[in-house]
Amino acid sequence: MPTVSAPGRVNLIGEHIDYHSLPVLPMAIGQRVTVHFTPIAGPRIEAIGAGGFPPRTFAWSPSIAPYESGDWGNYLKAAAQAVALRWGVRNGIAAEITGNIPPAAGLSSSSALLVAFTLALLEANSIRPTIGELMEILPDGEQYVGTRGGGMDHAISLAGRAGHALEIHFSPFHARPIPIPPAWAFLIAHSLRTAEKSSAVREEYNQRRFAGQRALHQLGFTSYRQNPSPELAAQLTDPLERRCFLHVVTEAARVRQAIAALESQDAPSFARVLNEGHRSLRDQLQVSCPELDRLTESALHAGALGARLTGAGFGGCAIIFTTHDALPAIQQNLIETFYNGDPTRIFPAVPSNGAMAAGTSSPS
Ligand code: NG1
Repeated sequence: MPTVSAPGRVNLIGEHIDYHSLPVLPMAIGQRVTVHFTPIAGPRIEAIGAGGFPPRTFAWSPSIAPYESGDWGNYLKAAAQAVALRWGVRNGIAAEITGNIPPAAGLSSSSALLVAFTLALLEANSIRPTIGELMEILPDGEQYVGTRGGGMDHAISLAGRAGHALEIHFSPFHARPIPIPPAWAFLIAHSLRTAEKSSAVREEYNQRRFAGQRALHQLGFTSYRQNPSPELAAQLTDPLERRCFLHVVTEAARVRQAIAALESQDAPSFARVLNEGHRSLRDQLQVSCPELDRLTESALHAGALGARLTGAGFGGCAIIFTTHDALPAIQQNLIETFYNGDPTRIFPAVPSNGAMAAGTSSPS
């Protein structure tokens, strides 16, 4: 049976700025969504999900009405809708979906599902687009589900490279792999608070995006790529707009600093940037929560070099920066002090290939 798979991701730095078309620095992780499929002769889509997700079947038409908000089948419909807008309605698939990305953890399990299902639909119809072409349809596909997000998750899920982080630029899409220094290591740790994409959280997320956009326009800029200075924040009277603006412009600078630190293998500088990133997400953008703050503090206390929330926030996971030598002791310390002995919520982040990285794009 043909198979495609797409990984989740962890973002090293560059949070809540992809939707302002600013560069970000994520890596793909070893955990993936896999779609096993057989083509169907006709515009019909059938999917069985592993892990208790109920089966979903629908007709593939140019304009597909969504399921109820929160239904996992909406990601299948988002894929079908995105493909239809660009390539028209084609033959559907009967699919079985498996995966091991922790859901609602800020690790992009839903974007990996969207990416993998889109690739399965395309492969079933012998359509083989470039990553650039896919990047023109996938972020919009996500908006079918209600998030006005950016393109980071799809880009890294498609283009990730084993052993590397990716410096990703948008509009136009461009990705530059940067090797992770051999001694550096990362842990992904769950805050124990679910980052459900409920409508309330979606609204919070979208609110940050629009406040950042309004701030930019009030200051007379059309794009954050014009590099407005952080000092201009003083001219903004609305507190939310001021804080969002400050986060965006300082986070853009942190991405540049992190890339320089990564390339010169300067672990202390890289760690400092990560820690500053967390403080900005906590104090300026205000997308952290007490659980994530306590987790990042516990990680530093346990000897980590750096720790920050990763992904959209409001719960979910933190990324912890350490060395391979120190990793086992930090992991064990957190299992005991933060997880009450439960070893399942913290694991190493292994930089992995994306769905279309060389050698992984064709169905097996
Ligand atoms: P997660 O953590 O998957 O909800 C979201 C957005 C990203 C990005 C991050 C914050 C989607 C699909 N994902 O990620 O584009 O904006 O938040 O950096 O909207």
